[in-house]
Amino acid sequence: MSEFKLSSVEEFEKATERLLETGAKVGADSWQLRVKNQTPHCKFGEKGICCRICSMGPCRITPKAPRGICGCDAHGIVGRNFLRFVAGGAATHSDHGREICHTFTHVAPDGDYKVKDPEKLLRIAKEWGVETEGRDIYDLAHEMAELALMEYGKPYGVQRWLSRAPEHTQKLWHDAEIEPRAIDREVATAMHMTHMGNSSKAEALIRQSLRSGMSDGWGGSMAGTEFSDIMFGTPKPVDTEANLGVMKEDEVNIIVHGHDPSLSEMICEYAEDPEMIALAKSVGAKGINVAGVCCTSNEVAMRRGVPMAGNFLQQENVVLTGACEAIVVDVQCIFPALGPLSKCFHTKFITTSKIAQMPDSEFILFEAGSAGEKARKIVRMAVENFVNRKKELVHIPQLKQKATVGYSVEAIIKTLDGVTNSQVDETGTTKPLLDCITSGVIRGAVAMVGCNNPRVRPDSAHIGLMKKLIANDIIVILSGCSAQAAARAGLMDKQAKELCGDGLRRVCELADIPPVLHMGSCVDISRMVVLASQLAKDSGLNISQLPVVGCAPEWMSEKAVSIGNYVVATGIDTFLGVEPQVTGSSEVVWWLTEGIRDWVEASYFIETDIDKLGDRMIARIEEKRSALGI
Ligand code: MSK
Repeated sequence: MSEFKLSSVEEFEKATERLLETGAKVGADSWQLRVKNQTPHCKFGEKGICCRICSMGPCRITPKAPRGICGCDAHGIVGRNFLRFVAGGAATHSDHGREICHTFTHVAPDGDYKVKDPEKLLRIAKEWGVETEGRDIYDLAHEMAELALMEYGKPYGVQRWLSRAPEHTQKLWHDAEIEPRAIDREVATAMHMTHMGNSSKAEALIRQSLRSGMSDGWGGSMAGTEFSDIMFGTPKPVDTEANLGVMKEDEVNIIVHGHDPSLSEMICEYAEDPEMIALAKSVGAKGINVAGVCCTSNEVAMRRGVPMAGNFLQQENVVLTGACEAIVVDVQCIFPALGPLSKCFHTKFITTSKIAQMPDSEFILFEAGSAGEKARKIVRMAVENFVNRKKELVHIPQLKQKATVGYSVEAIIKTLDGVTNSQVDETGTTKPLLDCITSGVIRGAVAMVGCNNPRVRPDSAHIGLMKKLIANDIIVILSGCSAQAAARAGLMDKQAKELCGDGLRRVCELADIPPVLHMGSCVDISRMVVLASQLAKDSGLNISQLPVVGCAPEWMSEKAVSIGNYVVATGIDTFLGVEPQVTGSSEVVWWLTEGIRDWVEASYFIETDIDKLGDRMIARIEEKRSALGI
């Protein structure tokens, strides 16, 4: 009898309660307290019917005041707010991608950043029509970095990556006028359209929302993922561990948090430097332990097996252990609360990007040109801080689970194709996966993504849905904080196959995979649309016909909505467990949940009852199967 056991949400909560007791002793604030202070939330904001885009207002829509001062109605106000929300997310992901491209301009054989996956570089160069024959790989890398950066501002044409989609999908995009042009242009157009006195027609605003989202997923995020892979290695399955128990009482703990692997990769490198390890020993530590939070964690877990301490709503918990020497952040999803919180402990809160500057932090500007030097400095600061630990405040919850992560598209194809074809190389196909789906051994797939949100009991929706789906023979692919929820629960342990229906369990056994596959960080949702495209091409079906849906049950950020838009625009129905702030306009709700289906053959489904959300996804997958006669 196996001893495998999942960690429960109740166990997560118990661990958090114990940490909050430490917090109370030192006068620390917490998100749990701030949620109470902020509840109830503003109803106008929740419905999206507050307009603050000019200084005649703010205007709020009520039955007595159905129009703002300029005459805009609820549909225009909600649509404009929604588009700005999407533009914020698209800008953020895409700027992450741009930073990666800039870092890529620095690759050198003897530099801090190198080309680790030359095959992928050659593949993309050929895809873009760039001459590769006889070229020095670094010379080619620099040309590709320039070309990738040009995608952000090119005056003509649409995104190069679109040609990866099936022709049918590309035609839909063309006909719907949502092919993204230059990445920055789609964000600028969104801001222009929503300026006072421009668009107030819901249809036009939603169309541009899709286009802006597309500039993220089929533009900036895809660049971020692909060039990260070339520089840091395309992920392959690797074993790691997850949850706060990965922090070590007798070692220097450095937590990397944020999104951009350019920093965290260097921190990991220098934490392994013998000189730094010797320094750690000289201050009484047994070594240096790097662990991650949020998507930076996903990046280094997938490529190095670096343990995952937690996801978005656990970022304060790592400091509350009293055993965190430094929390080193780059960009996005970083609570400003970490500044004051770290002051209650010995923890150094180190910000490194001009994009994310915060009070009560130590700012060490991290740039590609001096990456090694800065990483060494940061690691040294953390090590030297070990002696300042207050032993009486140290408590590391003994909760952790094994996880196998690193399922890039290439790794999925190789793993599954490898079951039936021992000769598989980089050009393998998704056919074995399609065979499993067609025969009904696997009923379909769900791409589950997104954050935590205090509006949902943290991680309960992610974990509950995953358990339900795999029990129904639906394979789940994951990214972002959803992936970490799975890992912390134990669902990425290969033993979790025990929780699957008979069909999926058999596939997990044959392919030696866990039933939920970690595909990466939030920019890596671009991997998911590439996989869907490949499945469509290999099957001869349209993406929208595949028994595949997307789901973001606990989402919270602008990026998540931008992602939702490009996933839907790719032809994948997307299920949300948190309502977007659009319910003040029946027209906008209609466009998102029905109207856009005419353009892209998919739409949003919104359901805050998580059990029903699961039922609806399963029903949708079965509906698609029936339509195909499988
Ligand atoms: S980190 S955007 S909380 S997934 Fe990518 Fe997690 Fe959501 Fe941030």
